[in-house]
Amino acid sequence: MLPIDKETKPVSRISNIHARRVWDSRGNPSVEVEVRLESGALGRAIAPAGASRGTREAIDLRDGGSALKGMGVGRALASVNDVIAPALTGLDAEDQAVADDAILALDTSSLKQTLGGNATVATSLAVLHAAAAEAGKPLWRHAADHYGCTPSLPLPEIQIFGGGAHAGRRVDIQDFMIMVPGASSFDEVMEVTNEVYFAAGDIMASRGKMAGVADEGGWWPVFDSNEEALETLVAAIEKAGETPGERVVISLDIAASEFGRNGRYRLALEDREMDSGELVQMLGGWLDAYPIASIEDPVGEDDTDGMIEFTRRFGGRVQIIGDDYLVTNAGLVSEAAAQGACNAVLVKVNQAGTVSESVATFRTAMDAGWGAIVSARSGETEDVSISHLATGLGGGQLKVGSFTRSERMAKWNECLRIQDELGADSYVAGQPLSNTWWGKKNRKNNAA
Ligand code: 2PG
Ligand code: MG
Repeated sequence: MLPIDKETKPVSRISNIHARRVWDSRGNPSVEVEVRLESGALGRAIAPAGASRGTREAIDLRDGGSALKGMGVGRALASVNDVIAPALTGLDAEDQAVADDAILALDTSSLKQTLGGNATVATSLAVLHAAAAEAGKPLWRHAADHYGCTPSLPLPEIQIFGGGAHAGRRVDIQDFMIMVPGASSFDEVMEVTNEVYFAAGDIMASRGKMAGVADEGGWWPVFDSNEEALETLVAAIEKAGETPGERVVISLDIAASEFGRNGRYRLALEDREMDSGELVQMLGGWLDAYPIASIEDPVGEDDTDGMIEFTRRFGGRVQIIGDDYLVTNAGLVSEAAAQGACNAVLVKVNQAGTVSESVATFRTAMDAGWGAIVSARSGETEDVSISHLATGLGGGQLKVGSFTRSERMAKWNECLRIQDELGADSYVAGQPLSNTWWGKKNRKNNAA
């Protein structure tokens, strides 16, 4: 065989980039980008949008003004079509880092506010899709090969009740979720989730507390206290025929930045105010009382002392995820790992703004022995890129919201398609929770 050199290697040069306005799951405008290569291969991706956003994440460029609630994306489309497209045309789409560096060189602002994180993320993801199409591989396989990873289907985190900024702040806590680390296949996780989700709905209906679904498809929580949601979730797990803490565990996203800053927190539902130490104490009480194996943003993004204290006290038994706290930033992950704050990171591609920065964050976390959870946003679309990324990078977890609404189900269903290609035995199962009380308990059981 001839050696492959620059001349003979097929160069998948970008020939055209086009952005169009599409609409997300909240009915707001979003940015879709198509990247076409000289070979004719096409990549397409859509930017998602958060509601509970970290202050240090990439900023979406919106038009402002009165039309479309100020959410128009005309300026972001112009960023792609007029600024990014000319700079990327002619580059090799197979070199994701070069394409992303070219995007970064066009925007030297601190939070990508010049081009808009919505413009950069849709373009960056579309380049990855185009390279996968050119290689004739599904995106998960291309990502695995490109980044030298062993692909595996991620452990899902699935919302049962929505809250906080996703449910009119009806309860203060944002996500009440389940994980099914004891399931031996992705399929089995879906089945158990169906049972728990509808059991929760039945309980709410029978107590006269049914009020529809929240932004990510979870039940809208009509509860009198935050803890009532936890009690109801335990009841739903039991009604589904499960023993809480065995096959199924609870995961919470406190999203504490939404109700606290400067070390003061206010739980509006319970009309309670507390300092950081009292919040840590209250959450510690929940960890004692309920089978919670994972907790996200337990304190605010500005509360470093609180996060270090929380991790010191509970990091040996639960997964502690930084979302608003770490904003998919590899540098912040390294810093937090050195400080002993958090032991896992949420990876949202649009928080970073490019694929390369997101992958760097994922890898930094894994190298530190942390967990890494690839995550959707509360504003989503039919785009299923994150199902592929989570699988391709391997060893991770996936959070896409609840178990209804097609912008969520599309991502779970895509994992099932990937399962058919990759094989059911490539499922990571409960491995990411091996350092939690759940993992330790099951290690003991297995050893016995
Ligand atoms: C989060 C996400 C998803 P948002 O906080 O983890 O639940 O919410 O996209 O609104 O930031
Ligand atoms: Mg969060």
